Formats: sequence, structure tokens, C-alpha cells
Amino acid sequence: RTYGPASTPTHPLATAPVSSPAHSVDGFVREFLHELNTNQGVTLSLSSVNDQYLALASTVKNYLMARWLETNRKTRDAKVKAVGYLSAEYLLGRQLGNALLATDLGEIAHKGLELCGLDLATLRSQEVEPGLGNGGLGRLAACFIDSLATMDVPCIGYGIRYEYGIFRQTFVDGRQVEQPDTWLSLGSPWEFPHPEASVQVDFGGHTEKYTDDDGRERTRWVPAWNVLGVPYNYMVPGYLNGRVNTLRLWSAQATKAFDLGIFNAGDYAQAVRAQTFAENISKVLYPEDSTPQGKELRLQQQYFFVACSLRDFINNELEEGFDLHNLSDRIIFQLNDTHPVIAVPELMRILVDEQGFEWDEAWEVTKSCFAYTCHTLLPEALEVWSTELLGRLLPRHLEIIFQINDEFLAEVRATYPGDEIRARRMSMIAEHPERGVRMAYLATVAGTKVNGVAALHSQLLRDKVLPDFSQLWPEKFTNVTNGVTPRRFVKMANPHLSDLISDTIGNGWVTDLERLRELEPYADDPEFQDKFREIKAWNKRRLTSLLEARDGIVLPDGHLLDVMVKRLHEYKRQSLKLLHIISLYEQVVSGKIAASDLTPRTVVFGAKAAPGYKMAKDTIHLINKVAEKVNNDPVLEGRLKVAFPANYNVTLAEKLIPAADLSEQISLAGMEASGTGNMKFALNGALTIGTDDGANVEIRELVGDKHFFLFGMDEPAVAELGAKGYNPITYYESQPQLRAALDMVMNGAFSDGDQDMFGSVVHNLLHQDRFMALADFESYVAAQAKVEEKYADQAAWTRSSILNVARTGFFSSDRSMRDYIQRIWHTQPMI
Ligand code: B1H
Repeated sequence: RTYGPASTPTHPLATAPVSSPAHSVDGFVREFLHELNTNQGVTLSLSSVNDQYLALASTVKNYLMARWLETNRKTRDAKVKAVGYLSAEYLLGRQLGNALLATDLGEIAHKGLELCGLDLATLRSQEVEPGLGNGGLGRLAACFIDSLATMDVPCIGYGIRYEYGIFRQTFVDGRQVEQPDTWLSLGSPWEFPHPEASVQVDFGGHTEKYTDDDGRERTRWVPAWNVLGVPYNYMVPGYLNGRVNTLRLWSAQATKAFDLGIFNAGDYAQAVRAQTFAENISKVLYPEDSTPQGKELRLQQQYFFVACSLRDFINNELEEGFDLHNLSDRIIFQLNDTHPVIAVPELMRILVDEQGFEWDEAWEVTKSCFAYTCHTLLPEALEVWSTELLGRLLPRHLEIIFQINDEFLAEVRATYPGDEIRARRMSMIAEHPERGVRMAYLATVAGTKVNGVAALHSQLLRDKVLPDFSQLWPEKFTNVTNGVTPRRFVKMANPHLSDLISDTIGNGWVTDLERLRELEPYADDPEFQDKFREIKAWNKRRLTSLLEARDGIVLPDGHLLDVMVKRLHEYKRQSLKLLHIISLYEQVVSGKIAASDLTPRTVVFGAKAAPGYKMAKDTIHLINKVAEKVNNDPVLEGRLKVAFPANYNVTLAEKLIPAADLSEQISLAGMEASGTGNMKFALNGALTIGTDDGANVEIRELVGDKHFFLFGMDEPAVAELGAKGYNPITYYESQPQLRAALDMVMNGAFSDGDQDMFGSVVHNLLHQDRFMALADFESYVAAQAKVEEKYADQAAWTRSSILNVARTGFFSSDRSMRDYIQRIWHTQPMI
């Protein structure tokens, strides 16, 4: 690689700082038409909407470009410590709106396009969101990098440029059918490929011992094959602050060496297949949220992006003359769950095998460069890689892991002499059901800090998942409660509420969300309440038009909008919400209550199921069948509706959340690590019905019990019931309302009389119900009655709703980032 001009530039422009187009309607129009002509190669009159969108994206990029270049220069010169966020997922959402917000170009673009006879909203809806994540974990990564840019903290996000993101969900006869997500097919204006900066990643082969020139015993890895990682850079603009950080996503390509042998062997077709094999590594995002499958390709993905990222960072360090002994002065790598943990042995390998460090020296450096965030408590979600697979794919890394483990266990034995059981318990190597590496243990041993994602979760992480480790190193464990970016999820998603807030308390809240507290005095102000309610109504109308156009769904007017959107998982208990709906329906059908007694309510579901998760897919099917029945039965007089738009994603969330009255956060206590949807709803004025789980606990503490509908067992009660022996059928037998609802499903009311269609769902609830939906049913129904009571008093509801907004500023991801900086990273914002 060579950089810079071949000779000293003499033209004055060649050394001048890069400038932005003029921040005016005229400047914008000029830039836009220029992009349309020169980038798209069309005139306005002959341009397609896609041309116009791409030209608009380029235009906005041009406004960001000077800031990006300046950020890079400034950061490089300042030689400060940066954050390296390592995440297999970034669920970014659409880029255009956020870029317009960050550059304050919204109004200008709107006016400029209007003068060109175009409509900004139409062009915005042309954008396909990059769905490079499954759910909360990937969206969290996107919020965090937004906040770091806005807080002027140097950060580079590293991840994978999947060619296919999370699948597009469709329904066929009510069943989920997955379609490939071809997000790149109409062009991807937000990325900057840098093939010249590609790096090589090795796989397979074996290791061998040798003696180096200094007579030292060394190991080298002799890999069997390799691929190329091509970086694609994305801008991560801060909000109105001139900073643009970088997200670098890696795409896999075949190397020349990889297929040279095969081409030379004369098998052309085989060689072309080999290219496909290499490119497969970044082909598709695994669609399992929270339950990873131990697939070989997945491990290849993990090592691929981590190896690229470390190589990239370290090469830069070496080029700039930094000493790798002081690497932790330059970077802290945050491990977003265990997915990137193979970075730990990779850094050891680079330092020991390539840079000639002594083992202990390398371990000191490595230990200070990583921190680990755990996002789950579910045992099946903790990654364990079989040593067979690891040894085959990454033989040197497995050796290094064994050595790290040996030394760690020596420390354990020294601390707890004679306690061999403990040593075995704490080993990074599991022996059953097969020999495997417990990645969470490796991350815990290697990390400077280990954090959970909400107070309750961090507590349970210490007490239940990693108790031996928290005993050994209590100071290593900390909590950072998750947060969400107020830019995307309030300012952009809820423009009228944002204006009302800014008109009332000024606009400082966008980067200092605790200032929402200043709204508290207005909670009782009838005039403010009216405006607030009018905004909610507008958001509902906006959602109604969207759903009609997008899904052909018609939302009735004047209903309580009850929303449950999140991945479909048994622990999240969509089935509990469903039982509530069925129960309401059953009571009307059987004449126990009159339809006119129902609070008019529309329940909106949004949920994708992992393609291989049968129970989740059956539940989706059941929701759709219940919707079909309930929506069409005149007995309900239109007072209960169920809407299930397919393919819930960030783009839909931005319209759905601001319209919601009621936020369903009903996981079994102790199961949802944090949740972040819960925060987005509260910040947009929905009231929560929820269990004492994840960040719900903190939401309730902040908004107050009077403004939150708590129900269900708390975590200790769940543990106690589990220990005592949980028997769901007893709830069926003792609760007539629950029984009638389940019977209705069993009798085929939602399956045209077919009593088998949902047999497995009902059977599972009655005889297993791992997440105790039946145990919480009664309490849930009672809490829903409280919801209706409160909703009947619109002034009281609105008051609570305003207080939810005013009191949840804590859940800004800016605050999360401050916590990481203070408790974990010890980096500084740039001034
Ligand atoms: C969360 C995951 C996750 N926890 C494995 N764990 C994955 C695990 O591809 N995989 O194999 C993908 C995702 N995701 C979520 O993280 C938690 O369930 C939420 O409670 C939490 O809010 C979110 C962000 O911390």
C-alpha cells in the first residue's frame, strides 16, 4: 500500500481542507442535480425514483464527507485511545433520515426536492434498511455507535457485511415463510469499499514447533486455506457535532492463493466453486436470536471478522510506529456477547507467534485490551464450540486456549487449594455433552471487565451464571444498563412529540435526555395533555396509512393500541398475550360479557421466528389464525382486533412505537436480559404492562408504580416455583377463564375445527410450559383490567404517559456510553 501523491502538490486546492456543499436550498439542489447527472448518469426528467434516492443519498454523503475526513485526521493526530466495538451484528435501520438529522439538512432537503418536483418522503421510502442483525443485540450495537459519535468519542465498529441480512418474513396461510433479504440489490450508497486495504485470514492446517534464531522454542501455524477480507466503511455521524466515526464491515472473497492450486490443477469449475466457498463466509446472517447453533460456518464468520479487525487495527498501529506493548493505551475491544471472543486467542497468537512476545507479556497486554458484555441468561444461549471443530478450523487457537485455561486453573487451584470440583467447574473446557470451549468463561477470564445489560441481569449473571468467577474477581463484574438513541427513536421517529418537547423545554434533551424531567410539571397541564394526545392520534393515523399501504391492514379508529413487538421466543411469552386475547373473545362468545363491555382495543404483533424453531413458528401461525377469526367475528362488534404485519424491522418500529398506547414486556422474570424495545416505548409515551424482568425493573422504579402495570412472579418467586416443581396443568384445572381459552384452541375454534393444528402449542403449555405462562395468566389478566380502567380516564392515562416520557431519560444510550467509559473503557471524549 502506498498513500498520498507521488510528488509535492503545487495546486492550492490540493492541500486545502475538503469543503462541504453550501448549507442552503440552492447549494443542496445544485449538489443533488450534480449527483443525479454524474453519479446516476441521468437527467432529472428521465430519472427513476431509485436514481433520485441514490443521488439524494450521495448528496447527503457529500455534506458528511468533510466531517468524516476531518474526524479521521483529528483522531489520528490526537493519538487518543479508541473503542473497538466488536459485534457480529449491527441492526442499523435506514441511513438517510439519520444522516439528514445529523447534518440538519431535513428542511433544506425537503424544500430543495420540492423545487425539483420531488417528495422527500417518497425517496426516503425507497431505502432498504440494512438488516444486519437479529434483534436487540444488533440494534444495541447501532445505538451505541450513534451515541459515541454524538459524544465525540473515537470509536471504530467492526462487523460483518452480510450479503443477506435477517430474512424477509412473509406469511402464507398464516405460516411464516422466509425470503432472502436482498438489501444490496438496488445499490448501496452508504458504503465505501476499500479492496486495496483487504487482509488475509487463514484457516485450518496444523501447527509445528521450531527453534528461532535466538534459540527459543516457538510455534507456528501452517494453515491450509485462506480468504480475503474486504473492508466496507460506513459513516457513523454524530448529531450536529461534526464528528463522523467509522463502521467497518468485512466481506469475504477468495484469495488468489486459495484457488491458484486448483486452477493449476486444471479444474476450472472446481476453482470457481472454491471462490463461492470463500464468499460464503459473509453470505448470510444466522437468524437465531439468543440460541446460537454450533455451525462450522458460524465459527468461520466469527473468526473471519475478528481476524480482519485485529489485523486492520494492529497494522495501522505498526505503521504509525506504536509499540504493541502499550496496545491498551490505544484501544479497548468491547466484545458484544461471546460471538467475537475468538479475538482473545487471536491477539495472543499475533503477539506471541508473529511479534515474538513472551507468553506472559502477551497475556498482560491481551487481558487489558478486552472487555466482555453478556446479553443473556439462557443456558442454551451460551456458546460452546466443540474442540473437534475448533481444532480443525483454528488449531493454533485451540492450543492457545488450552494454555490460557491451564494457567487460569493453576490460579484457581492456588486460590482454593484442594477444591478440585471448583477447578473443574470453572474450566473453560466443558467435557459434556462433548468436549467444548465455553466462550463466556474465556471472555470472563480475558476481560478487564464483565458486564450485564440491566441491573437485575448483572445481578443474576454474578449469582447464577458466573458465580465462581464473581467470587474470585468481584471487582471484575459490573452493570451497564442498556439504552437507546434518542436521535433515531424519538427525534426522528416522533417529530411532533419532539417539537412539542423542544417548544416546552428547549432542544437540549436530544443530547441530554435526562432533561426530559423538565416536562414533569406539564403532566397535569390540560393544554399540554391535549397537545400530547393529539400527537399520539397523529402517530396512530400515520401508522394506519403505513399498514394499509404496506400490509393491507386496516386499523380501526379510537382503539387502545396494544403492541407486542420483539423476536418470537417462548421466554418472551407471546403465547401469554395470545391467551389474553382468546380469553376476551371467549368471554364474549360464551356470553359472559357483552361486546360493548370491551375496551376497544387493537393488538399489534410483530415477530420473526428463527426458521428452525418449530414452537415459535407454530405460535406465529396461531396468532395469525386467531387474528383471522377475531377480526371477522361480528359478535365482537369490531371492539377487538389483532394485527400482525409481517417482517417487523427497524423501519416499521419507527412508525409503530410512537403510535402505541400500551407496551407489552411480559417475559418470565429472570429471562429477558434487558430489553430495549421497552425503553423506546416508554420514551414515546406508551405505558408498560410488564413483569419485573430486565430493564423493566428500572423503568418501573423511574416512572413509579402508578404509571406502570406490573404483574406476575418476580425472579425469586420463579426460582422457588421451579425448585418446588412447576405443574402447569394445575392452573388449567383451577382457573375457568384460562381453561376456557385453552379449550377453545384445542377444540379447533381457530383451525376450522381441526383439533390437531395447534395441538403441540397447547400440549406444550399444559404439560411443559418452561416459561410459566400459565402461572402468570391470572395476574396478567388482572393487570389488563387495570389498564382498561385507567384508559377509561383519558386525563389520567395521558398524565401517566407524559410522566413516562419525562422520567425515562435515563435510558438514553448516551448514558450507557458514559457508564462504559467510566466503568470499563476509561477513554476520553475528544475536545
Ligand atoms: C440478546 C442475544 C443473541 N441476548 C445469540 N442474546 C445470537 C444471542 O446469533 N446469535 O446466536 C443473537 C443474539 N440477543 C438480547 O440482547 C437480549 O435478549 C435482550 O434482552 C437485550 O436487550 C439485548 C441487548 O442487550
